[in-house]
Amino acid sequence: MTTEERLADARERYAAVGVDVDKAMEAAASIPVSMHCWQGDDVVGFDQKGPLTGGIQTTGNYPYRATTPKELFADIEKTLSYVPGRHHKLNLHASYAIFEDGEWVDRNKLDPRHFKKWVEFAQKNHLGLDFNSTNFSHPLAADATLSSENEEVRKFWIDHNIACLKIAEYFANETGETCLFNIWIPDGLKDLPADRKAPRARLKDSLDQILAIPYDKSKVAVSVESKVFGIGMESYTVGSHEFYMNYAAANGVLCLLDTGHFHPTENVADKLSSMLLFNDKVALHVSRPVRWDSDHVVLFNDDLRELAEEIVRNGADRFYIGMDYFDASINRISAWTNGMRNMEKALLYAELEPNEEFSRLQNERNFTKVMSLREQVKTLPFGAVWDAYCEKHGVATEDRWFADCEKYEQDVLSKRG
Ligand code: RNT
Ligand code: ZN
Repeated sequence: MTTEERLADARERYAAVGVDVDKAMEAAASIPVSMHCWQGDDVVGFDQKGPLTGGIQTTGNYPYRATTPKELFADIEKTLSYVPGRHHKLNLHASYAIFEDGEWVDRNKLDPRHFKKWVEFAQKNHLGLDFNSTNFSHPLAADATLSSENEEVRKFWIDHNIACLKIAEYFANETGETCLFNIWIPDGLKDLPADRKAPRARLKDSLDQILAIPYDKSKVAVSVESKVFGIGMESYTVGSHEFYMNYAAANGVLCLLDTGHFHPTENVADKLSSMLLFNDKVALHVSRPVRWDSDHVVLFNDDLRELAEEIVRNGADRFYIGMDYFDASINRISAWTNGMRNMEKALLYAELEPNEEFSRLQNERNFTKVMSLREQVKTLPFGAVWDAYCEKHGVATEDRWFADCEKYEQDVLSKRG
């Protein structure tokens, strides 16, 4: 059977439960997903040679990591060639500044010109841009950053974030699209704190100083990312969820929920509707925690499907969806691709559910039928729609992309020094 014949059959079967397959494909395609640049090089960046620090870790020794802008550009283009959807964004970190002609500046002195190459790359590939300050992997981040008791250190990181906010505005101007500027800091303590309040008060003051600079709020959306703990900082995280949720609400910025940053039995999908009743939008880092915030490649699993259901049911235009995973133990292009395609799959899957019927039945308290219908939907020919969706967007179907990815490893990656 051709993809078109399989799709025709799927159309009928989905129509039987009241779902319009073409509408669903159209709706899924219109949801932008921001692809993180840091899966391609194990979160190393171009502005320093030191290790990844800050309570996060990339594990694995798979060869062929991208080590230059040229290699990373090539790998991003290859990955995006496997990702369906109409329009996507690229999520950058400040540590990916591209210095030319022997220039180097520290992070408090970063300037839009250090990201000109990225803007050109984004324009060439029709991508929007999002941005993150890099408050880790730096000698001055050894103890603490925006919550530091050392005023010189704290000033350095305030200046870094101000510099980044200006770069985010530059991205928005150049791409003509809103730029999400996200702030995450690793600050915390390994063992029981004597004073939980003072570091948080300093973080609050630092954020106030950063956000006091004039910037165009219609072009840059600022978000703050909380976390439950980091490696070596198991007892106390300055930027906890309560801290940022309150900070965001009081200051008109967005909360960013990373799906790996909560206790393992918490359901991040459940949090979204509550957040949206009090905020315009919610920002997301989609990740896959395995026992801890391990940033495994995002799979098409129950957690992801539930997250996508909440996104679709609450209105996808109220979310900034960004990906955040990094696996160095497998081919990085395949890691990147699987995570991105799975996000797309989950969104399409959620659009293909009889969501209105589900809520109607819930309102009638007809839980017998909700359960049965939900289970019935699981056996509908989703794969046929997914393949058609991929073909429609000119990307390889599920059975094809991996062979091409292997070929890229052979032809391009394995030639890297
Ligand atoms: C760390 C946060 C943060 C980083 C990236 C690299 O726990 O999730 O978002 O993963 O910014
Ligand atoms: Zn994150």
